[in-house]
Amino acid sequence: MTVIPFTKDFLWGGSTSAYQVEGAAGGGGKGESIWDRFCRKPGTIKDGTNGDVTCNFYQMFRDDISLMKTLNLNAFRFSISWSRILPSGKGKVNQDGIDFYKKMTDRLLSQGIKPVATLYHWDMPQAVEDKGGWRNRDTAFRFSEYTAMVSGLLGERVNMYITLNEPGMFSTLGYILGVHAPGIKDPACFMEMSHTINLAHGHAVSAIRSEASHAAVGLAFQAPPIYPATDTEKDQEAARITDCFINRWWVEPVLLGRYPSELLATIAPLIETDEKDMTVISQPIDFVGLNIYTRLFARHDTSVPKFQAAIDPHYRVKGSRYTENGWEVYPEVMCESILRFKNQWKNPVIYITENGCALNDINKDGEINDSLRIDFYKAYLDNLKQSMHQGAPVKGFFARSLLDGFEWEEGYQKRFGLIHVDFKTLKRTLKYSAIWFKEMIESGGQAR
Ligand code: IFM
Repeated sequence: MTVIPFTKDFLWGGSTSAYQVEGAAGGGGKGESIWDRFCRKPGTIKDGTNGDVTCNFYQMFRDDISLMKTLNLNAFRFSISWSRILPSGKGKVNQDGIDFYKKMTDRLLSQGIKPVATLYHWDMPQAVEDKGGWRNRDTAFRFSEYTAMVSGLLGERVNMYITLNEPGMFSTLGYILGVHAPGIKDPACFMEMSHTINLAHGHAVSAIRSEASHAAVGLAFQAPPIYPATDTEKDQEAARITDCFINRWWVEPVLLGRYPSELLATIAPLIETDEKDMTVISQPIDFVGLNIYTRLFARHDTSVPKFQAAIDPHYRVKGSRYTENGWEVYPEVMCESILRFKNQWKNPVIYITENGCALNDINKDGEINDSLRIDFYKAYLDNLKQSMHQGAPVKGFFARSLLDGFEWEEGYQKRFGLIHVDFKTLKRTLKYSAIWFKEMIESGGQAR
């Protein structure tokens, strides 16, 4: 019989982010964020919606925390909205904003649920973007000021912080491809922008160390394995090079203190890598968060300047199942990604900060039988266990998402939640997967 490796202090959580679930977009003194602005541009969001109301977690958090308790969760990952704390990106704190996070985290603690706070989950104040956003080095310092303020004010309530969520994703989607806020298509900015983002992480770590020294600090990556679309040498090279800029470019400065030399050789004139910056960026962190969904396939592509390589978003593996947003169900990615961190990137303590799938959930008279989601979690958790059997120090697992919510450019069409939300009435209903998840936790990770 396989020994179950989950200890009593293993974190079983649900994961969300501010713009996706809070709502109250203009309430409580919140300033405009880049997502508030982006959603208003015609054609940006597939169903023409926005996060103005979404789940209204801002007002319904007490009920939602009761549901977390029902599900046996001992942790909750949320993000703090920078523009709720500093409506114009700097200056005096918005008291209503910080009070909301104080009340919410107090409630979590009273229910024995550990608050895990992400400081940047993609909703930058528009005022900071107006000054250049991540393309302006100064933003790294604005971000660390905000971090110092929040971690100081929340004090003992929060003892686990994630600086940035998926830096490689929000930068590429928002500033290179323009499909996320702020909707910019400027490939030339990639290197300097990414350096500013890494610097923001580093300075935020220092800020938390000085304002909330009790707290553990890490950041969350989505670092999907990248396979060649065919076994030709050119596609293999394409997989290697896309892995460099999607994964290694982000992970290695933080964990190894350097950018991958293969890419630097191609783009060196574009970036100055200051020794002092690297010391800040690569200072020790306490854990790495991994957001794990699927793998990707790359092809040689002559239309891409310099790199001649790209991810093929239409690649389909014969016989594989795909989720509603077109991601391959590939549970092995869980073990594979975790072991890559163990073997190549200094074996950090790992929390799975996101894992889950978008499905076409059908609400039939208040019953949501999402058995495919249960199968998904079983298979991914089996792989998680395998990685732990091989010695990976995994300390927690957060289902994404706790609630159905606003799924960025997809609007409300892609449901990821354990808890169904009716976006007309805001009624919450536990899906079958939520009940399964509760029982799985109850049995220490054993439920089949
Ligand atoms: O919902 C997002 C989340 O905000 C960031 N990681 C990927 C998820 C699924 O797309």
